[in-house]
Amino acid sequence: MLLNRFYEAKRNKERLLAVLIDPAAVSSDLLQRYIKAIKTTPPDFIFVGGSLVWNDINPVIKQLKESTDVPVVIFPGHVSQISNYADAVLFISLISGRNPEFLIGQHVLAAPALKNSGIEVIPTGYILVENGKTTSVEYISNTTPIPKDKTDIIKATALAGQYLGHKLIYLEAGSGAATPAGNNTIKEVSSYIDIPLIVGGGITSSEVAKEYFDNGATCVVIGTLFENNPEVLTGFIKEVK
Ligand code: 1GP
Repeated sequence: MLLNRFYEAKRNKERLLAVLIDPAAVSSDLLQRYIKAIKTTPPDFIFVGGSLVWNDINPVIKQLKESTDVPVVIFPGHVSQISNYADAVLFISLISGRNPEFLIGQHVLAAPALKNSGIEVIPTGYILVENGKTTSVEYISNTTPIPKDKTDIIKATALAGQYLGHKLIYLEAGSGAATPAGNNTIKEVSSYIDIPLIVGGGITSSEVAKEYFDNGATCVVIGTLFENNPEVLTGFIKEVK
């Protein structure tokens, strides 16, 4: 089970890196560049998904599975983003928001298809934190992110997520965030909960990722940086791990 990988890593203070690929933004040329970089220096996971995915995600996932050994995990923005070719799905509930559609609505629609697919389903509490600009996930999900300086609310939300039975907490500043999640927030949240913490959004350097790990993140997710230039993946992993 892939979920065990997160728990093992948390126990052993290992640093997991996920490369996020947005199927709506990846041309076949870019996908080939990703695959080459991933084969040279494999990350721990490939996450696939996005806020505005209008195309079929199956071909991208199929190609990633055929070309690499890295586990592919769906990071869905919508019920349409389900694929039998993936290894697992983060079954995300947007617990920082108060939009029932993203707390339970999409999940009801997705559940039967996931049961049929047989892929691993990983219950994940997703917390969107304000970052200085409106991100796609904020706009599309029609939810209000938690203010960045309200660490007490962020911590309480993460713990509530754990108590509700989520197996992972995902702290999200949003793709292309102007200011990524703060180190202090990561430290406070990771020491407040018992389950592994994933952090993503706006990370543009290995230094930031290293600080996140030092402050208790178990997994860091990078999208835009590698989307702009997949070739920097190798150097990034070497610097971080
Ligand atoms: C994953 O949304 C992030 O949590 C990805 O953010 O595109 O800014 O790396 P970036």
